[in-house]
Amino acid sequence: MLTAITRKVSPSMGQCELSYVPRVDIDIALARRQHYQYQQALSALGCRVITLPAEDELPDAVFVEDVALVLDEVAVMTRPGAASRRPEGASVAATLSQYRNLLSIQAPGTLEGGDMMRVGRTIYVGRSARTNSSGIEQLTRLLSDYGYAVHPVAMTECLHLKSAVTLVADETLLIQPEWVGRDDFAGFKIIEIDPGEPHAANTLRVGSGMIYPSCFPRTLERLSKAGITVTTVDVSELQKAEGAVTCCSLIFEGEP
Ligand code: CIR
Repeated sequence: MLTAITRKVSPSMGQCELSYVPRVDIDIALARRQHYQYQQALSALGCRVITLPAEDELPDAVFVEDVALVLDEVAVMTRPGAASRRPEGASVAATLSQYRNLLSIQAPGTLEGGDMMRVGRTIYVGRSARTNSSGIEQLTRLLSDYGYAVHPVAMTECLHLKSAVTLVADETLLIQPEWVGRDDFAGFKIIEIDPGEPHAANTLRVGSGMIYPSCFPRTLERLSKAGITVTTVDVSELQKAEGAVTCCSLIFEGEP
């Protein structure tokens, strides 16, 4: 059975970290309703959803993806590049430790979950402002024992690797070509986002389904033409915090 760890929206989300999007007012009540709909979509796609309580003093804590990488054999607690986000890991680690042995990235390494995309036994890792060489080297060492290869990827002008590319079918990627190149992904079928929807590359695969923001109709049409069906959710308020659909959950096989 799939488990999804999520966390409620913080009342302080308006003070979130922002890198590439301008700060605008966030309607926290609406953000909470949208987050609930997102959790409902996870349930409908077969997840047992765990909801951690909001962290009132940690504006970005709803974005649980960034503090861990969960694999079948083990989980790695990251060390976020944004110092304000480092305290978010403790409560997620407490829950995750019921499911997996935990490894961790140590200073001076930084690594965020949004920068890691797993495809089979390969972990693609974005060299972003949040993930540094030491973080990537440590991840490579930790995961080589488990038979995973780590493949660093150059990227630009966006927060995380998965802002620019996500897996939409076993061998198909959805890509924002202005933020990441194709060279690292030889052998994949590539779908490009619609150029008028720059933030449209972040999709969340859940079992045989997929969760996708409702605000990218033209890219959605490209996915549909490729035979990919999605459950759409309105995540406008989470997007104002530079979040998207992958970042609000940690999804993995397993029961405690
Ligand atoms: C941050 O800048 O860290 C948050 N405001 C947004 C994090 C989004 N995380 C993700 O896409 N994995």
